[in-house]
Amino acid sequence: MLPLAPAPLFLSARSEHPQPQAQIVGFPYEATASFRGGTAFAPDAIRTFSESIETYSPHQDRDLEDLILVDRGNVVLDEPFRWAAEGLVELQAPLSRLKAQAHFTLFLGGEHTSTLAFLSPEETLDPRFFLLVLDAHLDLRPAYQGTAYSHASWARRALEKLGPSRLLIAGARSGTREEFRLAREQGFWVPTAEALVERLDRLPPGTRIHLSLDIDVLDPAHAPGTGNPEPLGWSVEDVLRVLQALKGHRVISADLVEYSPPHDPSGRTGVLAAFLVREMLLALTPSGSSK
Ligand SMILES: [Mn+2]
Repeated sequence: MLPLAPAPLFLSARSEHPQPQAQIVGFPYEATASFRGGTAFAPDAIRTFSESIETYSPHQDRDLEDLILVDRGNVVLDEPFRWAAEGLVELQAPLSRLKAQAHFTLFLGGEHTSTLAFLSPEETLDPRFFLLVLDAHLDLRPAYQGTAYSHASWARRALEKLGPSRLLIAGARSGTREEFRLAREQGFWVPTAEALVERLDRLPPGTRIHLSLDIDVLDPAHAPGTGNPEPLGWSVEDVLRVLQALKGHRVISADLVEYSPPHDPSGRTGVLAAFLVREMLLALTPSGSSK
């Protein structure tokens, strides 16, 4: 059984319910930050900042109060700062069983390597499964700083499992020449939100999506509180446009990663992260779903 530690509840969430429509799971995993860290503090900080926003979204005319939303607390990770990254693979099966307990699961990271734990073996074998990544960085290095499971190489591991036809990396504007050559040759790099929305229109019906949202896809003007901010990023409206386009698809789970509270002295990135959690929950939880 997956050990979970209680945490302050996200806005309007309850701690338990037998049949939730949506659930939040904190994943305070941080092991390979290369420049500056702090992502392990993100899940609880996002919950705290959720106090500053409303449950109602005028952008979607939907309200969190209308959802049965459970906040499961945080996955307990031994020694979170030195934890063996290969152990992420061992968490795939118990996290997959946890995902089955709601129609939509939103994970709060943690560094981006966390996403590897959110992709179950069954999903990666399912030809209908699709990974959509919004990220400033391609993260396609074969390995980085001595590990194959790094925040700079996790997407390479995902590409090896899924192949280029079941992966899109949107918003990337940083990486090595080799990483961009690979992404261009194999066709899974999409620079803009507009181009991404067009690609989403062409996904086959029945596709089951995991959305991985690295907060650094946003411009540092909007989201400076992250480990590796990268100029020329997306606007908040770009992300909302993508969420709107995803409403026509089945998104089974999502994550929000790379928020770093220690590098967010004004709290602006934390408020944005809480806002994005609300918008993701409201856009991606199947309407009318009940279990
Ligand atoms: Mn990134």
